[in-house]
Amino acid sequence: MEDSVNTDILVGIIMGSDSDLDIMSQAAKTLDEFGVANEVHIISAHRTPDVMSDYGATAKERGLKLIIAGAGGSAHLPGMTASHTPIPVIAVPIKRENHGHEAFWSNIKMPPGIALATMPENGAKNAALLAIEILALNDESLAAKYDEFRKNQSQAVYDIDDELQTKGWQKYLEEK
Ligand code: RP5
Repeated sequence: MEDSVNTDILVGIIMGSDSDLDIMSQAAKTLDEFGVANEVHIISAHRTPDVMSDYGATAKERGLKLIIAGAGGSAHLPGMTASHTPIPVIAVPIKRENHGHEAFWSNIKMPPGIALATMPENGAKNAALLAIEILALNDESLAAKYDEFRKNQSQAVYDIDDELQTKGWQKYLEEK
């Protein structure tokens, strides 16, 4: 899928800590697979608040079209970044085994006035897919790649169901 790569950075991926990188790297990986140039930064709403506000305030003039922001705990980074920028921000609430759902609730509870598109917990891949859908509205080549991705994804399910119908569920499960 990487034949026509746009080298201008279109999507900023930011996260509160390098401990979020295992999850947030899934967004970068997905964007890379579609040839969407992106940058990855650690920016903490609490420990580097000035960097966060500057990143949001300069994002549009630097050419970014979207920001994907992931954070755990009180997870202020996505909403506060959104408050500093006019471009869309997609939130990824980070959820660990020792966490409750606090990051999700923090992100989903944005009051009216500042839009924040909140993904499922740890939904970094879907954040990238949403970014691709938005960018594809004005990029036919990217739209074609996305159509192909969706068709391949559907085909994988058709193939699995064919196998299930052929074998029956008992044999399918035994061999899985
Ligand atoms: C949040 O607190 C980060 O986004 C991370 O999910 C969590 C833990 O941060 P570290 O203690 O690993 O820096 O700010």
